Amino acid sequence: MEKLLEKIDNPNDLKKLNIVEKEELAEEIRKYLLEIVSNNGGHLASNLGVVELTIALHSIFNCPEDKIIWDVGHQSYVHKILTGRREKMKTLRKIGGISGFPKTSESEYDNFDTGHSSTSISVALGMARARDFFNKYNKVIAVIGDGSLTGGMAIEALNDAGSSKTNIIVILNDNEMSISRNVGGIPALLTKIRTKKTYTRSNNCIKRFFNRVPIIGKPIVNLAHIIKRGIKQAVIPNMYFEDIGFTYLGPVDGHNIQELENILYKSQNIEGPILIHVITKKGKGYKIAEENPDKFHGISSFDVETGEVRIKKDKDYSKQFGEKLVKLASKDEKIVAITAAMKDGTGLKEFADKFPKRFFDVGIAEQHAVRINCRNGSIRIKTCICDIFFIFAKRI
Ligand SMILES: Cc1ncc(C[n+]2csc(CCOP(=O)(O)OP(=O)(O)O)c2C)c(N)n1
Repeated sequence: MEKLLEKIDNPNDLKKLNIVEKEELAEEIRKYLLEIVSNNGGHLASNLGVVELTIALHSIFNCPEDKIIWDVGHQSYVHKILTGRREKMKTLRKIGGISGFPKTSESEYDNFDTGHSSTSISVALGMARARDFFNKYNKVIAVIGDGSLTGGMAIEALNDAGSSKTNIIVILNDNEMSISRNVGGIPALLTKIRTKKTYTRSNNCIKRFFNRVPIIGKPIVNLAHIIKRGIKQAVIPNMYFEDIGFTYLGPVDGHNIQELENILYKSQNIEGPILIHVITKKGKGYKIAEENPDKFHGISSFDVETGEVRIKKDKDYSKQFGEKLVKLASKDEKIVAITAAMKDGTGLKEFADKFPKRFFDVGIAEQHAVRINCRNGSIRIKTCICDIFFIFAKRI
C-alpha cells in the first residue's frame, strides 16, 4: 500500500485526508523524522512533539496566504515535510542541503529566517499590522514554546499585542521543557493552568458568575472588585493572559488532531489577539527521546535501537570550558556560573551538579543574564567568555 506521506506534496493534499488518515500520517511522519535525524543528526525531540499540531495547523489554515511563524524554527521539520520539501529533508545537515530552520529563500511557506528564540510574536504582530494596513484578511499565527516565552522579547511582544486589539493567534506549545527543564515564574504559571484544567474549562461560567456579584456603594465596589479579582485569580490562573488583552483558549491536548482542529477552527471567529495553550510532549512517540528530551533536543547521528550517538566527540570547546570552570570553582568558591537556558550546550552540566547553589539558569534571557551579574556591590563579572550564552562571574 502506498504510504500516505508520499501523497502529500502540499497542504491541500493534507486537507483531503480524514482524521483517521491524519493520525496514520502522524505516525508515518514520526518514523520519517527518526530515519532522517538518526542518519543526519538534527533537532529531534521538539519536532516529534509538534507532529499533530503542525498537521492541524496546515489543515485549518490556508498557507502560504496565512502566515505561520515558528519561534526559534528548530521545530519546523514537519512543516517543511508538509510543504513540498519531504524529499529534500533527506539532505538535512549535508553540504548544500536543506536548512534546519525556516528560510524565506527556500519556500513561500517560510515567513521569517529564524534561529534565535522569542522573536515570533513580534514578527507576527508586525505582519498582522501590515496586513491591516493593506486591508488584507489573512491569518497570522505565531507558534512559540514555553521556553521561548521566558525570553524578554516575547513578553514585550505579548504586552504590545495584548493591548493592540490586532487579530493574531499565538500558539503556546507547552512541553514543560526548554532544552533542559524550563525555569522561572512563567513555567510555574503554566503549570498552575495545566493542573487546574477543569477550572479553566469552565472559565467562562466562573467569570459570568463573578461578574453577577451585586455591588452596593462606592467603597464596597472597590472592595468587591479586589475580592472578585483575588478569587478569579485563585481559581482561573489563565487570567494573566486575559488581563493583558488576549482571549485564552485551552489547554488542549497537542497530540489530539481532532481537538486541535476544533480549537483552531474556533479561533478563526474570535476578534483580537488570541492565545491557544497546547500541551505537548517533547520526543513524543520515541520512548528514548521522551525520557531524555534534553539529549534529543539537538543530536548528531545516532542508533535508533539504543539512542546512542554514533561518533562521540572526545573534547569540544564547551566540554573544555566546563571542565576548566569546575576546576577553577573547586579552588575558588566565589566563582558562579550563569546560563540562559543552555546548561548542556555550554558544558555547564557538571558545574550545575557539583555546585547547585552557585549555578543560575535564568531562562532564555541573555540580556538579563549579562546585566544581572554586573557590579552591584557584591557581584561583578570577572570573565565573560566570548559566547553570550554563558558567562561566569566571581563574587568580590
Ligand atoms: C536567544 C536564544 N537563546 C538560546 C537559544 C538556544 N535554544 C534553542 S531552542 C531552545 C529551547 C527552546 O525551548 P522551547 O521554546 O520551549 O521549544 P521546545 O524546543 O521545547 O519545543 C534554546 C534555549 C536560542 N535559539 N536563542
